[in-house]
Amino acid sequence: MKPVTTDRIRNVALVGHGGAGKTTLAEAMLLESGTIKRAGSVEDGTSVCDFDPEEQRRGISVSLAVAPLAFDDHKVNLIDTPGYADFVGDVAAGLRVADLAIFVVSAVEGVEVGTETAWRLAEAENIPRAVFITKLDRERASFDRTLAALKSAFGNGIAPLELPIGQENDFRGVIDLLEDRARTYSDGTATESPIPEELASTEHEVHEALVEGIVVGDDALMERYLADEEVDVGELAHALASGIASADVFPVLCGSGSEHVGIDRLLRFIIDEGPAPTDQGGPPAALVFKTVADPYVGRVNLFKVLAGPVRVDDHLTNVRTGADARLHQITTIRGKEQEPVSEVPVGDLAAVAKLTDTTTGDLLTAPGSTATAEPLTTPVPVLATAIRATSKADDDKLATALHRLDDEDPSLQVRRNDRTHQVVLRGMGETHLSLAIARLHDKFGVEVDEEPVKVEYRETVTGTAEAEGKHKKQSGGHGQFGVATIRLEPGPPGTGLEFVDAVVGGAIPRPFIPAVEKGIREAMEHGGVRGFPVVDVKVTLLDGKHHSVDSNEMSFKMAGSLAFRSAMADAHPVVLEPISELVVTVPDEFQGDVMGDLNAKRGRIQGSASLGRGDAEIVAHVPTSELQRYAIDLPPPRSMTHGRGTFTVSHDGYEQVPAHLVDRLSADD
Ligand SMILES: Nc1nc2c(ncn2[C@@H]2O[C@H](COP(=O)(O)OP(=O)(O)OP(=O)(O)O)[C@@H](O)[C@H]2O)c(=O)[nH]1
Ligand SMILES: [Mg+2]
Repeated sequence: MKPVTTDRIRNVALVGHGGAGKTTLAEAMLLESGTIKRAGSVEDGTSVCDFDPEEQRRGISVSLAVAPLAFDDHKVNLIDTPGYADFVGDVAAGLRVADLAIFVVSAVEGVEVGTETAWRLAEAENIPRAVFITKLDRERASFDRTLAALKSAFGNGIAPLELPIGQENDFRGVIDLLEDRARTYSDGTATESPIPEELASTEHEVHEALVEGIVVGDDALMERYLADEEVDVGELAHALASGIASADVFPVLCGSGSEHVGIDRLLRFIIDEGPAPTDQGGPPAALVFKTVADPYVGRVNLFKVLAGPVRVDDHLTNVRTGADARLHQITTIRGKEQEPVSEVPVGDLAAVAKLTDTTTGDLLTAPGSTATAEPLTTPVPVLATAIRATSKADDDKLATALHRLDDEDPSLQVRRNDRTHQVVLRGMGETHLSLAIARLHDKFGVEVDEEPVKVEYRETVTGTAEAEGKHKKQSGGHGQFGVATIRLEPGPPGTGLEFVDAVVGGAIPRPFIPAVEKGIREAMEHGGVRGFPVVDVKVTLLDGKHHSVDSNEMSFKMAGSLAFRSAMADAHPVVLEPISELVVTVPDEFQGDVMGDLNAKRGRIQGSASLGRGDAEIVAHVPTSELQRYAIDLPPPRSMTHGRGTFTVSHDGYEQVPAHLVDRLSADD
C-alpha cells in the first residue's frame, strides 16, 4: 500500500452489539475498496477480520482486528471490535486508537445493550461518532424505528445523513440528504437515480432538518441560513465535519453489509467527513493498543504512532519499564496477514514483533519525547474459575502458557492462590473464560480441567477453652519432650493471632516459647475443626513442662500445636465466610428483581439510589460464596436484567456462617 501523509489516514473503529454486522461491514468495505477481490463471510469463516479459529468456531468476533484499505488516496484502518459483552476490553482498546467510531446497528434489532455500552465508552473519551444502520435488506427491518431508538438513546446529536430506498427484500438504495441525490444498487454496483416520487417530500423534510442541525453549530452559517442566503453543500459538509470532530453531531448512514448497499457512500463519508489523526509532535512515540501471542513469531504488539514517523531499527524506550524497545521488524497487519514496512507515518497503525517486555497500554518513546497517553481502561473481571493441569507434562507448560495468555488479554486476570492451592482465572464472563481455556489447549498445547473456585472460609472461636498439649517421644537415645498449657479465646475481628506469654518460673525455658507460638501459628494455618485457616484468636501460654535433655524447639512446637487443636475443639469454633460489597447498576425497572434475588442470596441491602438516565444503583453486603455465578445471573441477555446490569464486587470482611449451613462446608471439598 502506498505510504500516505497523516491527514490522509482514517482510523475507524466498528463498534456495536454482538451480531449487529460489524465484521460483515468491514468485509464489504474491503471489497468496495478493491483490497480483496471476493467478499468472505462470517458464516463460513472466510472473513478477513474473524481469522481466529475460535472466532470461526463460534461465529462471533472475540478480539479486535485491524484491516487497512486504500480508498481515493487515503488509508482507512478499520478496527473491527467484538460485540459480545465479555470482550469489552478490546472495544475500549479499539476506541482508544480510533479517530472515529462507527456504531453498527441492525435495522431489525435496533439499539441494543452492546450499542449502549460502546456509546458510554466512546462518550467518556469524547470520541467522534457516527452510525451505520445495516441489515436493511432483512425481514422486519425498519429504518424509522431504528432512527427513533437512536435519538431516544443518544439524543439530538443523532442526525440522519441518508434515507433508505425500499426496505426488507425491496431495499435497493440510499438517498444522500446533503446532496439530495439517490443511488440504487444491483449486485453491489451503484447507479445514480432520481429521488423516487414517493420519498421526495420526506426527503425534503429530513434534508431541511439536517441542514438546520448542521448550521446550528456554526454561527456564521446560521446567520446566513436565517437570512435565506444560499449555503452550498461544500460549506455544509465542512460544518458537518467540524460538528463530527467535536463529537456534537452523530450522522446516521444506512445500507446493508451483506447485500453491499451504501458501502461506497460510507467510505466516501469516512474520507470526506471523518477526522484525521492528530500529531503530538516531537520525537517518535507510539502507543501499544493490542498484544498477540503469535504461535510463530511470538509476541506481536500493535501500536499507533503518536509522533514520528517511526522507522525500522528505531531505538525507543518503554516508558513503563524503562527498557530499550528496538523496533527490529515492523509490519502492517490486515487480519492475520502481516507485511513488512520500513516506516510508519504519524497517526498510522502497525505492528512490531519480539519486544521482550512490552504489552498493551505501553507507551514507547524516543529520547526527549513529551508524548503522553492515558492508560488504557481495562474492565474489572466479574467471573472466576479455577484450572488444574490434567497431567504433569501439562503442568510443566502451564506457567509459560498462562503468561502468554495474560499478555495478550488485559481483561483476563491469572492468579495462583497459595492458600487454596488453585490457579484462578478471572474474566468478563463464561464465554471469555471458556475461550481462555480453549486457547490454552489450541494455541499453547496445555490441557486443563476446570473446578469451582474455592471460597476462602476461615475459622475462629466464640468461647474460651484451656488445653494441654503434650509431646513425648522417649524410646531410648535422644528423646523429645514438651508440654504446653494454653488458654484460647476470641480475638478482635481482622486480627490473626494475639499470643500472650504468661509462663512463670521457667516452666518452659525462654528459648522454647517462640517455638510454642510457631506451633500454634502452623496449627492455625493448617486449619481448625473444619480445616479452614483460623483467625481472630488470643492464645495465652499459661504453663508447661520441659525435660532438661529431651526438650527442644521441635518438642515445644509440637506441644503448642497439640494444645491449640484440642483447645480449638472446645472453644465453640465457628466458620467465617468472606462477605463482598456488591454495587449493582441497573435500569430502574429491574431494581425489585435484583433486590429480591439478593435477599435470596442472604444479601443485606445497604441502600439504593437513582443515578438519573433511568438507572439505579444498589449497594449490598452479600456472602462471597453466593456471588460465584453472579456474572451469569445478572448481566447476560437471558438474565434478570436482559444484559443491562453491571456490577462491581470488593471484599468487605468476614462474618459467621449460619449454623444450618455449616455442615456442608469442609476444606477438603
Ligand atoms: N441480511 C443481512 N445479514 C447480515 C448483514 N450484516 C451482517 N449480517 C449477518 O449477521 C450475522 C452477524 O454478522 P457479523 O458481521 O458477524 O456481526 P458482528 O457485529 O461482527 O458480530 P460480533 O463479532 O459477534 O460482535 C451474520 O450471520 C451475518 O451474515 C446484512 O447487512 N444483512
Ligand atoms: Mg464481528
